[in-house]
Amino acid sequence: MSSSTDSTLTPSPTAQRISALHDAAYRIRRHALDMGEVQGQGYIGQALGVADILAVAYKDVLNYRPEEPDWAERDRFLLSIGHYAIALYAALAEAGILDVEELSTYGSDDSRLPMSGMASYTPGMEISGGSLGHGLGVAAGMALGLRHQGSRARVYNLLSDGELDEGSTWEAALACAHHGLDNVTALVDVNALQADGPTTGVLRTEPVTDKWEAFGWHAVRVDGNDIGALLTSFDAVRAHRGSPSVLVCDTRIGRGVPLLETREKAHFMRVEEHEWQLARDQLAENHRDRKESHA
Ligand SMILES: Cc1ncc(C[n+]2csc(CCOP(=O)(O)OP(=O)(O)O)c2C)c(N)n1
Ligand SMILES: [Mg+2]
Repeated sequence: MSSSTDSTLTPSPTAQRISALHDAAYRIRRHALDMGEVQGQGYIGQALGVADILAVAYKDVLNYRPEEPDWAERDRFLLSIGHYAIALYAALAEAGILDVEELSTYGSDDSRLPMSGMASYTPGMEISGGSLGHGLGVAAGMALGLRHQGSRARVYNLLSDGELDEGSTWEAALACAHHGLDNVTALVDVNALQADGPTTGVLRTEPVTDKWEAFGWHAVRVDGNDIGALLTSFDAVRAHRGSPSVLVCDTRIGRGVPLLETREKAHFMRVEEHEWQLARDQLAENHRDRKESHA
């Protein structure tokens, strides 16, 4: 075998990085299924949908110390969508901030992992986010404070397409642009769904990217289930200076588990007892296929 053939067989650093992130995203999805099974229902589809974004954020982008969640120089990750807490708990376990064993307490009495995210309960949960539309305003205040302190820490806010219905989100968007907060990155999970049905029917928000740009943001639209594309997009927004950035991430609810990708009632899913193992099997198979197609 020639040396040139050898080198084509050795995965590039980027391919290795992507492969490790696929594994991380798989574990986040798997944790979410295991937690969902404790309650038999929940916001499982959203967790499966944003797992790739969370894997890239927590394994490649964010600066933090797992053993010191309140480290002053940490990047802040604000989850304004409290109902997505199941997804963040799974990511915090993957990040080493929570123990995997604790995940099984999800939603139980006296657990540190309530069904809706609460900052005072959970290490690594920066804000309580049940009332939608407030995350970006908090991000603006935090980012101003950090800049005032001369900190290099960045503020990320994961928000949903449903939160684009909230005037407070756009007020905060104006403020971030006005103050030139290039230490803010908004991550919008565009799963095209809200509690009452498809976003197009509830309140049309497209063209989303144009709206952010009109508000003075550096906006990048990306397939939120494509880890390679997410990596490139996160790199691009980190390098951007002078204005806040937004990654508009198109995701698929239930991603990675075909059985759940096609569920009618996707906002709050009921999964029958016999379906959990099937869901885990489908996830494992999907993960193998995904890795093979990127090998
Ligand atoms: C201010 C506010 N209004 C309404 C609600 C009720 N609510 C909870 S989740 C949700 C859906 C919001 O859309 P999105 O987050 O995109 O839903 P998903 O993609 O998770 O289905 C609504 C309206 C709330 N939590 N806060
Ligand atoms: Mg949505």
